[in-house]
Amino acid sequence: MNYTKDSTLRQVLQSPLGSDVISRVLQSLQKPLRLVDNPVVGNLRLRQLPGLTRGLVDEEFLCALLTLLNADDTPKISVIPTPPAPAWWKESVFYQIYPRSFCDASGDGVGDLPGIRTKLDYLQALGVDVLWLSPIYDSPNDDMGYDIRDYQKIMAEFGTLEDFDALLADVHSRGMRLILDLVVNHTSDEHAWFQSSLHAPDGPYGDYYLWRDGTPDAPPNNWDSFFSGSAWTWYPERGQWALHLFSKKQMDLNWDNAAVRRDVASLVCWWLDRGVDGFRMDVINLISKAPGLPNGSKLVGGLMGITGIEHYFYGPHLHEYLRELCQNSFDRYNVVTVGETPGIGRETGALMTHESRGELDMIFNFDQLETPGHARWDDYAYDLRYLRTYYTDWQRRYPAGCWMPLFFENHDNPRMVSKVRPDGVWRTEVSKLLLTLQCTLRGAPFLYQGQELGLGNTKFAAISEVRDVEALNLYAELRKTMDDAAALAKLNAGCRDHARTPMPWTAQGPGYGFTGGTPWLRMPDDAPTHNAEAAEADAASVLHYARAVIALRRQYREALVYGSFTPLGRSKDVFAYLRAGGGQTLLVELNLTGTPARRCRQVRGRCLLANCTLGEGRMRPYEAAVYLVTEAAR
Ligand code: ISL
Repeated sequence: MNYTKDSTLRQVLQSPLGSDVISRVLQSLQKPLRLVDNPVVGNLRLRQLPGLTRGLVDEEFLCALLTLLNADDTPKISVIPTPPAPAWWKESVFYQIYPRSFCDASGDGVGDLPGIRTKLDYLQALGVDVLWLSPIYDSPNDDMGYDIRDYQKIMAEFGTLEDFDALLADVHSRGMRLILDLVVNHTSDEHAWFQSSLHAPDGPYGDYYLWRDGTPDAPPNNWDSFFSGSAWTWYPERGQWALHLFSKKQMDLNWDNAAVRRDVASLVCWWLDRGVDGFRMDVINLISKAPGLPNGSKLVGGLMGITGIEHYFYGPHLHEYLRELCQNSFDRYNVVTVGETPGIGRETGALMTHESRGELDMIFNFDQLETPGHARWDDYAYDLRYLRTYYTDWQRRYPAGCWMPLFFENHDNPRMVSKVRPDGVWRTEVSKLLLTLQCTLRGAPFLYQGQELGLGNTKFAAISEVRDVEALNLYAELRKTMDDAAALAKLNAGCRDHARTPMPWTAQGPGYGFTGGTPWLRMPDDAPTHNAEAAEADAASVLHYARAVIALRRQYREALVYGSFTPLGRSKDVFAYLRAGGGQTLLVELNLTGTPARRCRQVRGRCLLANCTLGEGRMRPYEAAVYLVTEAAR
C-alpha cells in the first residue's frame, strides 16, 4: 500500500512500522493504544493531525513517517498461537558479564579474563547456561570497550588471546556457552580502518565511514550524538566531517559500502571459528542510514530525546544487511544472535527476529525499563504494575516464531531494584520478584552481574567518582545551566556507572574480593552487605533464590520455556498467569505493589517456590510465588 497524507490512522496501524510508531507516541503521551480502536480516532487522516494536535504532530514529522512507511511494505507477522520450535538458546539462561568490573586476577584494579575463569564454579552453581561478555577487544576505552581499535586482539588489561581460548575451553567443558559483544555500527577512531580512511581518502578504506563535505563551522545536518552535542566532527586532515552517533571517538561505519559488510562478516566468522557461541550485537538497528542523511525532525527529537533518529533507527537497508550478514556468517554455525535495538517496537522487532526471516534470533527492546512518560534520567519511583500490561501484551502478541529476551538490567542502566524502591525498602523481595518474572515468562532470561546479589545503585558524591563518557559529557552540558549539586542529582538518577561498579565477592574492603589493587570505579555502596560471601551464607538471600528459580525453570521446561501463557484476574496490582505444557500447569502470582493484595482465587496448587512466607489471607507486599496447579476452581 502507498501511504499518503490521506491515509487514515487505522491504515497506518496496519503497517508494522506504523503500529510501532503510533504505540510509541501514545505511550510517551501516556495514552492507551486502544484509543485508535475508537472509530472516530481511527478514521482520522494523517493530514488532519497537525491541526488537531495544535502542531504537536507537524508536517516534518508526517513527511518522515510517510518515507518510513513507504520504504518497506512487508506486512505484519500474524500471531498464530502454535508451540515454538525448540532451540538450545530458548532453553538457556543468559548472564551478562561486564569484564572490567567482574573479577580482577592481576591486581591492577581492572577485571580480566583470568578473573572470570576463577568464577566459573560460581556461575555454574547459579545455573546459568550462556555467558555474554561485554566487549573484550583492544580499545582506547573512550566508551569502555564499545570503541574497538582491533577486533582480533584482546584488550591488554583483560589478558591475551590465549587467556580467551582458555576461558572458552573452561566454559565449554562445563557444558556452558559464551557469546561476545559485536560492535560494528562504529569503530574507534584509532582503528586502522579509520586512520587509513582519514589519511588516504582515495585508498581502499577511503569510503569506510560516513564522510561529508562542508565548512568547519556548519555540520552537514542537525543530528545529535547520543552522548551530547552534534553527531559530527570536523577533520581538517581530510577537510571533511565524519559522523559519530555516539562519542567523538566512535566513528560510524558506512554499511552501504559492500567491502565494509564483507569485512564485518569475516571478522564474525573469525570468532565463530574460534568457538564462540554467538553475539549480542550493539545498536545493530542503526547500521543503515537514510540516503542523503536529511535533517531530523524537531518533534521526533523532542519525543525521543535525540534529533535525527528517524533517519537511521530503521533504515532502508536494515533487513537486507542483516540477512546478508546472517547468510555469510551465523547461518553456517549453531549460534545465537541478540540485536540491541533501541527504538524498535514489537512489530518491527518481529520482522527482525521471526524464524522465517533469517535475520536475528532476538532483539532487546527497552520499553520495560521505564514506565510510560519517563526516561532514564528522570528521578522517579518505577511502578511495577506497568509490567503486567507490558508483558501481557508481548506474551500474547509477539508471534510464536519470535522469542523475547527477559531482562531488567544491563551495563547501560541503573539497578532496577533502586528504580522500583529508591528508599531501599523491600529490596530482597523485589529482587526475587523480578527474577521470578524473568524465569517464568516465555522468553530468554538475561541476568546482569550483581542482580543475583540484589545490588542497588551507588550514590556518586562528586563528578570525580564518575567514569562513564555519557555521564561526563552530560554533566558538562548540565553545568552550563545548573549548579554542581543539581547536575549530580540528575546523574545519580540515570547514570550507567550504577551498574558498572565492581562485583563484591567478599565482605572485606577495600577491594571486596574484586581486586587487591585500587578499583577503576568505586565499589558499590552495598558491598559490605550485598556480596557473594554473605549471600552464600544466608539461605534467604537473593542468590539462593536465583539458583532455585533458575533450577525450577529447567525442571518445568515444557511449561516454563515452551508452554502457553494465560493471564489471570483483573486486578492491576497482581500479575498472575498460568504456564502450561508437557501435561503440567504452573501458576505464577506476583504482588506488584508494596501493600498487601488480594490473592488470585481461581486456581489452587502446591507452592513450589516463594519469596516470602506466604500469608494466610492477603498477599504480602511484593509477594512472588510459583505453584504447581492441582485443581482449577470453577
Ligand atoms: O537509546 C538509548 C537512549 O539514549 C541508549 O540507551 C542506547 O540504547 C545505548 O546508548 C546504546 O548502547 C550500546 O551502544 C553504545 C554503548 O555506549 C553502550 O554501552 C551499548 O550498550 C555505543 O556503542
